[in-house]
This record gives sequence, C-alpha cells and structure tokens, in this order.
Amino acid sequence: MRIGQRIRNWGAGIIDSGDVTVNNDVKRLVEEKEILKAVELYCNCVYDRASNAYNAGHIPVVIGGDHSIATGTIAAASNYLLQERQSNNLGVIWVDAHADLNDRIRGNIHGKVAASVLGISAHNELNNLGDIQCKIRPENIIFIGLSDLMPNENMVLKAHDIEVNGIDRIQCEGINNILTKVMTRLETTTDAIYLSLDIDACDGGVYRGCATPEIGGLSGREAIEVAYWIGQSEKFIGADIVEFSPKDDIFQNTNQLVVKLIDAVLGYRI
Ligand SMILES: [Mn+2]
Repeated sequence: MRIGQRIRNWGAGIIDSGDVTVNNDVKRLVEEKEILKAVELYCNCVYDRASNAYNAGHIPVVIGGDHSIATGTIAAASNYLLQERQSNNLGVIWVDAHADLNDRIRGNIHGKVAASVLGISAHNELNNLGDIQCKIRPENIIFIGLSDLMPNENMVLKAHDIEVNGIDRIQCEGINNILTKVMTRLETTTDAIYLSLDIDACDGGVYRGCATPEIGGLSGREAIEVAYWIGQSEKFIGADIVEFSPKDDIFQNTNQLVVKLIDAVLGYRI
C-alpha cells in the first residue's frame, strides 16, 4: 500500500505494523471447515494487534480483507475506551452498501458483522469477542451508503431505531450535509468515534475490486470526504478500510481508491 511513500510525502508518524498473518491454528480450522471458529480465532489476533496499537498510544487504521475483522477492531477500540476513559460509549460509523445485520444462522459471516458488533448476531462466539461489556449500543451506530438491504436487516434497523443514511438520501441531501448531521450527533452523544468503511459502498460500476460490487454507490470523491471528515474529528479513534479484493480489481483503480481513502482518513485529501 506504499505506506513508506506516504510517510515520506507527508512526514506523519505513520507506522506500518505489518499483516496480521493467518497462523497454523486458523489454517487448520479452515481445512476442517470450522469457518466460524477460524474467523473467531483470527479476529482475536486482530483484536490483540489493535489493542497493542492503543496501548502504544497510536490510532489503528486497519486494511482488509473480510469485513469480519471489524469484530476484533471495534472490540479493541471499545475495550480501550472502557479501560482508559471508563466509558462504554463508543460511536461507530458504518459505511457500506450492505447493513451486515443478518441476525440469523444462515449466510456469510461478513453479512453479520454489524450484528456481532451490536451483540445481536446468531453467533455468540462473535458477539462475545473482546469484552462483552463493550458492545455498541444501537443509538451509537450510524449507517452511511446503504443500497442493498435484506428484509430481516430492515426489521433489525427498525426494531432498534438505527439511523440509516442510504445512497438515496445522500443523493437528495448531499454528502456534506449528511456528514455534518452524523458528526454533530455522534460528537455530542458519544465519547469516541470509529469508522468501519467497506469499499463496496463505492459505486461498483466503477470500482470492481471487492467481493460484492453494487452499482450506483458512493463516488470516489464522496468516499474520500467521508474518510476525511471522520478522521478529522477530535473523537476519531480508528478505522477499518475493508473488503478490497485485488483479484477482482479488473480496472486496477480500486487499489488507487483504497490508497486515497487511507490518505484521507489520516488527514490528506488533496
Ligand atoms: Mn460490509
């Protein structure tokens, strides 16, 4: 991801702590088709790495890979907030074409990540990752960029009165107005703000480098503004930029967008 070039360009205190590698236990679980256990174990490794960053006084920006890593990163942010500031009031901005709120047993784990973060997925292994006391409250998560919703996800959103800024509303109101509203609310009501950005929120007709591209999503510019605005908040506590899939990046432009999103969340968007 040319982090070295970023550090030279901007002179910022950016440290590339390297990949969270898939260890032999995770590989064995995958071979045994124990996918849920493999994800749980790997996300615990991600949790440890993100926790180490917090303990060293850094803000983690985690690049993926499957969105399920957010169960580890957000648990680490939430636990850090509880330990260091005695607060269980973490805000999360979930930027995604999908709500990832499948609360049933069936389906891919990456479709259940937000449900796990809220502690309402059908898999206790993922709900309980990190510290169970630190689950995100429904009023503290806000979705941006949704364009494809399953009926049961819509029921979860309604049942918990969760704020959604779908791609339709962004088209009507403009991304700057949406961001002003979202940031004003979370900066008032939460103690820290975490960004979890799935690049499938961006227009899948342009950016193909992810598992589930959706036509008509955010423009590259809109996504950069989202990352920049949230990264500039005094309450910003970390970010995931996930679901980049190099083998699907047939136009070789999603990789460039991911680099710009990393730049933007770190404070550079020119
Ligand atoms: Mn996602």
